[in-house]
Amino acid sequence: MILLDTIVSEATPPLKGAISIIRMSGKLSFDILSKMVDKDINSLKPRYMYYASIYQDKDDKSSLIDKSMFVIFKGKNSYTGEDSVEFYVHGSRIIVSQIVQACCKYGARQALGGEFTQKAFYNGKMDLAEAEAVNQLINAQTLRSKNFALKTLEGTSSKYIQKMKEKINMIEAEIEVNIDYPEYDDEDELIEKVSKLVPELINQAKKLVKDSKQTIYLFNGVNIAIIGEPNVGKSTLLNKILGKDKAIVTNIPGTTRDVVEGEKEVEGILYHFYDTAGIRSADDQIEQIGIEKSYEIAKQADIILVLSDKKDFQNEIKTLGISEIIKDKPSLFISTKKDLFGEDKQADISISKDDENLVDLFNLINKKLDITSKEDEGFSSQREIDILNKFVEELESILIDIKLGMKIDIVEIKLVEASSLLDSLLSVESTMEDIYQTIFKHFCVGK
Ligand SMILES: Nc1nc2c(ncn2[C@@H]2O[C@H](COP(=O)(O)OP(=O)(O)OP(=O)(O)O)[C@@H](O)[C@H]2O)c(=O)[nH]1
Ligand SMILES: [Mg+2]
Repeated sequence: MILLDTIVSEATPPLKGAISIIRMSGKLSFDILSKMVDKDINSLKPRYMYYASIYQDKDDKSSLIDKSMFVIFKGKNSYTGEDSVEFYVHGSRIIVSQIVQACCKYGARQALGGEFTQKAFYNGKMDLAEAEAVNQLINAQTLRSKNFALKTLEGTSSKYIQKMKEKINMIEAEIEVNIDYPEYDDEDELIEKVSKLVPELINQAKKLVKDSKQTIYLFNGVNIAIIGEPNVGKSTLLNKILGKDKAIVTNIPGTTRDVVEGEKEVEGILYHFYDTAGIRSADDQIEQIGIEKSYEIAKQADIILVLSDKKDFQNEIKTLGISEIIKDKPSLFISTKKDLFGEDKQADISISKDDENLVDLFNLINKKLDITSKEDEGFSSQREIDILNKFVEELESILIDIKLGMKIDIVEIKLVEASSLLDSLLSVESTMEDIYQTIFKHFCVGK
């Protein structure tokens, strides 16, 4: 992956359609275009739609590919920050591949997923948070997640981080002066300032982590495993949530043998439910495989709903053999068949198949996972959360150093490190390959 290369790829999905868009970016773009259309490229206006015959080789009129539109973008005024061309052709697979082939023949190469946005990042058109938001915007599945991605694209989270960074920089500058001019010895005063600022930053970063965890759910959805013994009403609950008979329900224990999935959107969050085979010691080989899957699903879920109609969840956890799984994972105890057996005060909630609605259940899930309906903020990838957590750790160690009476120059070193962590939320000093692996490879080709 070489950033100076001229790259080309289809930007629309690889399907037959009315129009397909092909995007090319890099310093050879206009040169390549000049070999494919019979126009004086230097006289073309940027961001202006032209109609033209597009050839594999404009000097060979029998090599006509399509009669269609194209636009040129110059340098900084393009998505990538470098000369670019977009072709709007008839949406035939053959036309698209001929255009891409012709561009490659004259010096471009096929773009990798996310490479256009990567160019935009390296050419200073956007920071990393914004680049990630582009991908999230494309992948958004609910209106709420789309709106959040748009907000990030405007740089809301980046501005927040920049403000935190400015505060650190200001205090760093004061410490520098103190180190350079020891005659103005105000070390105690500086330590006091740092002791005041650091907890403030820790709180801000922790809040950002909490908000960011919520936004991860906003983009990835929430994975919910429905677990329990046979016949407790797992499939009945799934069907009720989905409002349709997705899973088979009978009074025969062991009805569900495979995992049955269903999706429900509530207030802009997608909840993915996984109804599983009832857990018991089964002789039937197919049922056994199903039960193994139930454990796998429970391990992978964000939250586990443990269903039981026995009013003894402590015992139920043992019977199901899930104590290890639920030790470090959010879970809710749901007592079923309330109409037959009444409320269970030990459970988080008691339900019955005739309940009017499941608002209370969704509220409980949200509470357990810290999901709120307030305005979405923060970042939206695990990479960013990990960096913020490291930032908090670094700052907490500064507070310990101060308690131990460390000198201000030691504290400063750690402040610089903390500040560079904030940098890595917006831009990265690591290798191009690292960045590609962590961020851009998740993009689709053409973006
Ligand atoms: N009265 C009453 N019956 C219920 C309730 N929920 C489920 N049932 C009945 O209990 C039986 C089992 O329900 P399922 O939803 O199939 O139970 P399951 O947990 O999916 O069972 P397996 O797939 O065998 O693990 C069915 O006959 C349901 O109609 C309830 O709230 N009240
Ligand atoms: Mg079932």
